[in-house]
Amino acid sequence: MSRPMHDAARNGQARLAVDYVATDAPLGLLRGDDVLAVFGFGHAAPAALDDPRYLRVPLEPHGAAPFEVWRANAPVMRGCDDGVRWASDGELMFGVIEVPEQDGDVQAAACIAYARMAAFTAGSRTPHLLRIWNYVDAITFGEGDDERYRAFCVGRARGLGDFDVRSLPAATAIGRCDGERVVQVYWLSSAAPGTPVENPRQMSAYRYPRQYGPQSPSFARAMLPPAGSAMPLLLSGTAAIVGHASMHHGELLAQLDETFHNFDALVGAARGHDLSLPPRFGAGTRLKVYVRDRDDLQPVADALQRRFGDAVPCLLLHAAICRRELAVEIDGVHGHPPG
Ligand code: 3EB
Repeated sequence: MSRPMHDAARNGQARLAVDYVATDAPLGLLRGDDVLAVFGFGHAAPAALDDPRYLRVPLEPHGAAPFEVWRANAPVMRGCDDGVRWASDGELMFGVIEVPEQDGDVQAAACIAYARMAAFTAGSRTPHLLRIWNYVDAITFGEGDDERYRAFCVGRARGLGDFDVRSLPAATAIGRCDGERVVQVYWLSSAAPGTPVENPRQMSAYRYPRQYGPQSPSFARAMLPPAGSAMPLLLSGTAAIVGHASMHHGELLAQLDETFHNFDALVGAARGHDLSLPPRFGAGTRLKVYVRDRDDLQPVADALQRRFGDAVPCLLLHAAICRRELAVEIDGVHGHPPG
C-alpha cells in the first residue's frame, strides 16, 4: 500500500530541504518545528541565538549575506550533550562540535572533535554519517608535513578510529580567515545509510599518494541519501583537481571550469545509482562557492552569473582552500527542483 507524502515522518523517511534565505530577523527562521539547522555567515551574523540549531560559520559572504536553512520532518528535537549541540527529527541529525586548539595543536583538536562526534553519533538513532563540514584556521600554514591541513587529516583519521574508506561521508575542509584557532566540525547523519559516490575524473581522496601528506584525506566525493528519502545528493568540496593533481595554477576561471567538469562527472556517477537526478545543476541545486583571494570574489560572481544566471542559488564565501594553488572550491546539494 502506498502512503501519502505527509506520512513521511511516520514512515521513517528522511526529508531535507536546503535554502538560502535573506532576512534581518534570523530568530524567525528558527520558529518552524521542521527546522533542523540555520547557518549565519561572517561577522555580521549573530554569534549565537540561544538555540543549538543555529551556527555561525566564520567566513565572510560576498554581497548579499543570506542564512542557510535546513528543513527536515517536524517535530525536530534538540539539545546540548557531551560537548555536542544537536538537533534531530529521528531520521536526520544535525550536530556541531567546536574544539579550541591548545597551543595551535590542530591535530589534537581534530582528533578530539572526531572522537566525540563518532561516539555521539554511534550512540544515537542516526549513526550513519552522510556529510561533514570542517572549518580550520590558517589551513595552509606550515611547511611539508607540518602543514596544518595535513595535521588536521592525521587527527581526523585518529579520532574516527577504525573506519572503512568505502563508507566515509562526503565532506568539506576549508580555512577560516578570522584567526580563531578553533576546529569547527558540523555534520548531517541519518538513521539509514547513504551511498558514497566517487568521481571518475578524480582519484579517491582516501587514496591520494604520500606526497600530499602522511594521512590521506578521509572523505567521499559525494553521498547519495538513504533510499526512499526526499533529500538531495550531497556534494563534497570540489576543486580543479584531476586525478590527484591541481590544475590551472594561477588561472582562476580555468579552475572554475575544471571544477564544473568535475561536478558533471560526479553527477553522472550519481545518476548511475539514481537516474531521476537531473543531469545539470538547476533550481534544485544549492552551491557554496569558497574563494581564496578577496579580489577574485567579484570575477567568480560574474562567471557564475554568466554560467547560471539566476537559475542556481549560489552563496559566495571568502575562505582559504586546503591546497595553496587552488583559488576556488565549491560544495553543495543537488536534487529535484522544488515541486
Ligand atoms: C580535494 O579534492 C580538495 O579534507 O575533507 C575537498 C573536500 C578537499 C574535502 C577534506 C578536502 C576535503 O582534495 C580538498
